[in-house]
Amino acid sequence: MKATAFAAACAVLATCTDAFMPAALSRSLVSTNSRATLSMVAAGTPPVADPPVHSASAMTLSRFMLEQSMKNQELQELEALMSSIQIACKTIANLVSRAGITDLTGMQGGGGSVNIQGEEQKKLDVISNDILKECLRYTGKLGVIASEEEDHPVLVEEAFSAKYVAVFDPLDGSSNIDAAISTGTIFGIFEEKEECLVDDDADLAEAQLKCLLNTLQPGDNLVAAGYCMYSSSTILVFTMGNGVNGFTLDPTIGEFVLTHPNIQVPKRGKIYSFNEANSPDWEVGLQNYVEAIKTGKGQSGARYSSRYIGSMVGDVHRTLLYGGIFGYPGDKKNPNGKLRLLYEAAPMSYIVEQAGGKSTTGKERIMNIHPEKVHQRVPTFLGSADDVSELEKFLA
Ligand code: FDP
Repeated sequence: MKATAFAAACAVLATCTDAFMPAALSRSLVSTNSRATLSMVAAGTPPVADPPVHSASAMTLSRFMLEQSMKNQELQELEALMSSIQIACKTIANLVSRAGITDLTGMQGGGGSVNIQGEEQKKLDVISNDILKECLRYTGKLGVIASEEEDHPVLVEEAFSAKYVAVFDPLDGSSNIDAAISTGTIFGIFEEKEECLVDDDADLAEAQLKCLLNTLQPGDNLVAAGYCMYSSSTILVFTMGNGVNGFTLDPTIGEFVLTHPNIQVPKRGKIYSFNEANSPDWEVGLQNYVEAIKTGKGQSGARYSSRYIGSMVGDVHRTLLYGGIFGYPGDKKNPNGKLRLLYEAAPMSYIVEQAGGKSTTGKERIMNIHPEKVHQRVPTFLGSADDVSELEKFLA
């Protein structure tokens, strides 16, 4: 069958099944039939039936969290937080996927709305921030929330003395949103420091101040971190300090299911991911490093490929799975680069290290850095251990 005729046949089949069956069921039938037909066309033999997909037996995120917290009581309280985060991710994923239809692309208020860092806010930046705040607020587990879109950390009034602090970038890579390119939510969870637990009769102003300072902890204090990527599928990847697992949202059952257990970043890759347009302003060591790996003169002898989405979550996700190096270096104009330590670089570094990779500013391990400001930026390089170690030698 010619490709066009085949496509037309598939379209008819899709229309018929859509007309008579629930959407989810027809989708799975169409894809199964199409794959079977494809294999028949390719081999000239009768199609081999695909194994049935039993979503009911899949390891859902909720089941995973339940099993983890049964094994380790300390994770019990994180279960409620992860449950809220997965609801926020599903809600944001839904909005992102329909943004072009529901008029959610474009700038907040038609333009001119900027966050404290001087960046123009998109409509979905603001909405995603509200969704996360609302979802996290009612867990009763959080005392303080810090977000890219908030000028200062926010106290969660419903749970003033709760156990955790959440930091997040509600919609990272949002400059890509109007072109329907990958975006993501990044989050990190710290435990509140002892001195932030406030008595009922405590002086609130002072207590608040202490609580707010709780967001300022080094990455090494993170108890959980993850990201949710809104792309051709919605993927939630996270760590609680015992490895990294990835879950894909199955839209037919509305659940995240475990698709990437125990992610390990390859020891070495063949991809570099930087905004190379900034290279004239980079330090010479970095220029030499990139020149070496792209011409096959680096340690591995391989000629590297360049991939750069310009959306940290997408670029880090690819680096985790395929290996290589991702970075946003400092340069002459912006000595600390662009990425924020607290809710971008540190959570991603935690994930990468948990997956066996490395993360550095080029001079020191990102996880060691004690933040001095909520929106502090930091030069960031992360990925395959051998690639990051090679870069460090060029920057030494
Ligand atoms: P965005 O501004 O679209 O939110 O830190 C934010 C970020 O995207 C990262 O996701 C991305 O890696 C980086 O900025 C891209 O910056 P450049 O456009 O300067 O390459």
